[in-house]
Amino acid sequence: MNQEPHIITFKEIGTPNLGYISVAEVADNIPFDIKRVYWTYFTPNHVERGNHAHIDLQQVILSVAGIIHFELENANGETFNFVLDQPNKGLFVPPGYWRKMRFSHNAVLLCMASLPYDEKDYIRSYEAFKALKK
Ligand code: T46
Repeated sequence: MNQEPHIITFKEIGTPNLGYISVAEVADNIPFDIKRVYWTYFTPNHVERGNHAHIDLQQVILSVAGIIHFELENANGETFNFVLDQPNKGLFVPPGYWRKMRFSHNAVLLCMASLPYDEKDYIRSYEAFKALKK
C-alpha cells in the first residue's frame, strides 16, 4: 500500500445534465475498514484547524463542498500540500502526519477514519511530534 499522503480520485457517475454520484467502498477505493465518519463545517476562513498528528489513525478526507487547503508534514520534516476543491477528490492521510487545514467559508470536510475517536491517538504538541524523527 502507498503509505505516503496521496489523492484518491473517485469515479464520477453521471452527466452534467443530471449531476453526479461518487462512491467510497471499503473493498474498492478505501484502503482500510471505516470505523468512524465525521464532518466539519462553518469554519471561518481565518481559522487554521488541525495542528496535531495521529499515532495510528488512517483517514480519507474529502471536501464535499468548498475548498480546503491541507499542509501535511512528517516527523522528518517532509511536507506535502494538497488542495481539495472537487467532491470526487479524497486525500489519504497515513498515520504520523502533522496537519494544518484552512477552509473557504462554505467548505464541508468529510472524513472517513480507520478508528473510533480516542484522544490518546492524538499528538497535539509539535515538539513531541518532531521528537519522533527517525
Ligand atoms: C483531522 C481533521 C480533518 C470528538 O469528540 N470526536 C471526534 O470524532 C472528533 C474528530 C473530534 N471530537 C472532538 C475533540 C475536540 O474537542 O471535537 C473537538 C475538535 O476535534 P479536533 O481537534 O480533532 O478537530 P480538527 O478539525 O482540528 O481535526 C479533525 C480530526 O481530528 C483530524 O484528525 O485530520 O479533522
